[in-house]
Amino acid sequence: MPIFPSSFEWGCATAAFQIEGGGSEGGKLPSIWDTFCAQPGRIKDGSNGLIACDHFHRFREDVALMADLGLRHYRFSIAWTRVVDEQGRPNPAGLDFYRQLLGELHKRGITPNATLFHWDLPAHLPGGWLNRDTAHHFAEYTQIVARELGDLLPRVATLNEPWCSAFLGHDIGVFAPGVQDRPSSLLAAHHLMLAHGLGVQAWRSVRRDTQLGIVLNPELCDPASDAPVDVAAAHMAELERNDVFLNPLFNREWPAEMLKQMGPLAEQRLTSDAAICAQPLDFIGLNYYTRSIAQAPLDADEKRRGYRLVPPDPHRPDLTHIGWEIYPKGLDRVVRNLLAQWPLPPIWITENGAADNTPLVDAACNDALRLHYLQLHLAQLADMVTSGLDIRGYYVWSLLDNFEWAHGYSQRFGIVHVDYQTQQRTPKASARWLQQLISFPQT
Ligand code: GCO
Repeated sequence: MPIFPSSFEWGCATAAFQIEGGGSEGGKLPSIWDTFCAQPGRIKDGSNGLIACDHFHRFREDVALMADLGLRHYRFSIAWTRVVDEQGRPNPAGLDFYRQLLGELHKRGITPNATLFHWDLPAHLPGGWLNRDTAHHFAEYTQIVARELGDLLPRVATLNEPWCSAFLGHDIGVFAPGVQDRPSSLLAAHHLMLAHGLGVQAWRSVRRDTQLGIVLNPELCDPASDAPVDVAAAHMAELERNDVFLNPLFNREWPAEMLKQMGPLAEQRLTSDAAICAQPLDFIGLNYYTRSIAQAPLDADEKRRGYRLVPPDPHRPDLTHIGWEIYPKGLDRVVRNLLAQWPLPPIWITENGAADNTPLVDAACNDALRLHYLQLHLAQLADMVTSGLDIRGYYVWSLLDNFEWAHGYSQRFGIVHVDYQTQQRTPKASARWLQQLISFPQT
């Protein structure tokens, strides 16, 4: 068993749209993911998030499960569409759901870490992240949560993985809202970071006792060969994924390559935005799953981006069921890369986990692939912490099998199996191993 300091925090992570369901209860409004799911062909299995894991009704059972597994920390997201109405006013029924959830966590001694935006943007906001006003609406929503729930929330992240909202949502188009336009994706990225900055200011105008941060999914991209064109491509992929989000946090200008890709849209970034984005942070959350391999771009879209990603050969044995390479060393490499370039605050690993679709057999799920993945990554993390890196905790992704975005329910990331017909929860082998690790004597 890897050894961690006794102060190290162990938790699990989820996101509202992926588990809650309760799709239109208590005045909940549609998000861009509801709209996206309703478009034929967008979601692999044609599914949606209207019921998901029915956590909206079963949150007490789910919190009890966490407590049983020894998890003392819970990272979840608040659905903007549940807590604010179309006029931007607080929605008491939606807020009450989170108050009850937070009460239950408190009762079981589990510390919450809430993310304010995990991709489920209210569908009625005109233009979404391409409209600067959305950043201001985010700040208003943030202020409502700070006022209504702030006393129950010791730690809050503004955004989860803004790269996905910006680039998967507006360049590749595989995530909501499904736009495919390179300059627009960069504008969305800017508005997201502006929303982060305005959100931090708005929260701190209400309360100063909350630890505030942001959750990013930094890229570790290796070139497919030593050829200078491949090395340059890998560099471009890292600029897009890392510098576009980390530079604004530390009041640094975007890389010139990215501004060039924006073309005339770059003029929509006001000089005064820089100081807003660079709010002091109490922590940063890093999500890590795998690394990427890049080579020189071939088609027109790739040329606009400056790189082409090469997926691993699907026959390799070291892939998870979604096809991602198992590369634990990358966790160490990516954290050290970031620390060499930016003055990061204390780090939490806010997501790490694997897709392992092993079915339930005789009421048990032996998810050996996920167990192997977690063992490798936690051994790596223990070495990192021992070597002195300031990493304070780990949240496994995810507590439950859930709605895996464009993959629908076809990919299972949970340490707890969910039968979507009966909503029965069954802890998998990986959950039992994690339970043991957490209870293991630590230094
Ligand atoms: C993320 C996502 C999760 C995904 C997970 C697996 O932040 O990337 O938070 O929602 O389900 O990463 O793909």
